[in-house]
Amino acid sequence: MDKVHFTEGKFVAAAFELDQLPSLVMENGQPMPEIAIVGRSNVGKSSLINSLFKGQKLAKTSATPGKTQSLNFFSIDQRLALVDLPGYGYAKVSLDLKAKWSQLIDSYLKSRTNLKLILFLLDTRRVPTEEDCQFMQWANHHRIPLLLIFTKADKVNEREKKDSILNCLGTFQRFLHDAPIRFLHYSIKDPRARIELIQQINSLLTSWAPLTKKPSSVSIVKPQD
Ligand SMILES: Nc1nc2c(ncn2[C@@H]2O[C@H](COP(=O)(O)OP(=O)(O)OP(=O)(O)O)[C@@H](O)[C@H]2O)c(=O)[nH]1
Ligand SMILES: [Mg+2]
Repeated sequence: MDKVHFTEGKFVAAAFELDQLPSLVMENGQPMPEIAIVGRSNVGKSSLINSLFKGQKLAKTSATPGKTQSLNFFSIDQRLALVDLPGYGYAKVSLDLKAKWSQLIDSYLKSRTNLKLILFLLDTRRVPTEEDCQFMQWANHHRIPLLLIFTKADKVNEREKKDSILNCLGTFQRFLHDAPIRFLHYSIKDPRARIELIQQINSLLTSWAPLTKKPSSVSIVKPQD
């Protein structure tokens, strides 16, 4: 696949129900490879999408959790689809709505055959929650390629960045027996982070090696170019 530069982003559709999921195709008629952005409410999913397009307001963001309430589809350079999911773990959303979202997200993730990569966002300042663990376990079980992104990295110092990795390793290692964790730190305020993320996305979409071996312990792997 040729490199995707994230030059042109377009909002395509919002899906509130499973039967509203769009089929995005490239100019040659092939389905677009899809990248889903997953994580707790308020972790910075929608902001990350906007920062990929240099601050264009493609996705709605808010300091109040629970902003994104549907699966929102964006096309990138007419080659790739990016999907902004509602966040989980937001206490103030009604139980009915929570159940509906979680069912919608679950069905989407399970049914989407062109889903090539998950960007799984964690706040650099927080330890992973039980829901984060459940999601990590689920993605690992289904062997969906995943890039862990520690968000809001501008709010911490270098030591806290290292701690975020150790916390994450400590929390996830009890169930991640067979997969390395790929990660990077991200800040919407740092243009270098945007460049690194775009490089990683391109590299993971083209050269992701299937994980066939079972190493004896979890290893943290910083993705390389
Ligand atoms: N300082 C800083 N703030 C950030 C960063 N990324 C996101 N934020 C802020 O975090 C808040 C939540 O961002 P959103 O992008 O709306 O979060 P979300 O994950 O889409 O939230 P939901 O739609 O509720 O699931 C906003 O006030 C953003 O400005 C970052 O890298 N640095
Ligand atoms: Mg959002």
